[in-house]
Amino acid sequence: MAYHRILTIQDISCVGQCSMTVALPILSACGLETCILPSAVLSTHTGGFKGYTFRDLTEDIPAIRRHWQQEGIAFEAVYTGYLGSTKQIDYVAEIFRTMLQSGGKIIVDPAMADNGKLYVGFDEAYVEAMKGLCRDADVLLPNITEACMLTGIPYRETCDEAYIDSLLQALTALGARNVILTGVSYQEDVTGVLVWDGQNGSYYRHRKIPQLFHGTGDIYASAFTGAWISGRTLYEAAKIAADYTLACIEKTLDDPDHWYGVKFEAALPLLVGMVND
Ligand code: PXL
Repeated sequence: MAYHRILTIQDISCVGQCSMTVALPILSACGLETCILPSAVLSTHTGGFKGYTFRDLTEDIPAIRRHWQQEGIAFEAVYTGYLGSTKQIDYVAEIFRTMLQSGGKIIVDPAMADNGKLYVGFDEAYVEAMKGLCRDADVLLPNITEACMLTGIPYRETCDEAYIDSLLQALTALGARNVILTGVSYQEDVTGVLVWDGQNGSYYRHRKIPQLFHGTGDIYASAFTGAWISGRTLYEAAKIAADYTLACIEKTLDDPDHWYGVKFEAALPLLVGMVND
């Protein structure tokens, strides 16, 4: 059996089912050894809790990277999500340059915005710096809001094929080799992901649940990374991640008190089955 070791860089939200606390179990379920670099530690995620703590770990990163280098450690892939500061983005770029095995892959989820708005705590300088990481990305996984912010194209609630095509072309112009654009919906009860290799796009559509859930972008990016690094094609991995994310949402719909995330654990057996199928 092929064995893969990757690094993921994102925050630890101690409570809230997002970022590292979903990435690690999902990547493990896909069979990947997953090393972590926490970008920040928060008591909860920032999407609905009040008074959360935030410890930025930016200045720990250079020494951690140097130690790994001294130990001769290198990764087959680096997958980034929510980062702790604008300055940290430079350190992450340095990790891309120095910590990847030859032929190693870079997966960037520019986790910073949704529904037309930046998450609390991010600003224009962060968006600018994130454009630099897009240049390095073998796969970039934005939602439509993030794609708009990265490209300067105005956000629209409804989209058509010409609009999606303009976003994809502009993301390619930033330097991303492949783009998986999430939340692409042309009809009321259908949504999907657009898998774009820089020239050609394939659309995978599925049922749309008319309710927003926290952490689903992180779940999607983690399942995509797990399936892709395990050897699935870009399209297969994008489809597996979409089916898994939808299943996680379905497991949560009957519990209105569970507003802060989705019950991704209950759908892990489905993910394991799809990745090993
Ligand atoms: O799910 C993205 C995410 C990750 N990490 C933190 C967040 C959010 C979204 O709000 O607040 C800390």
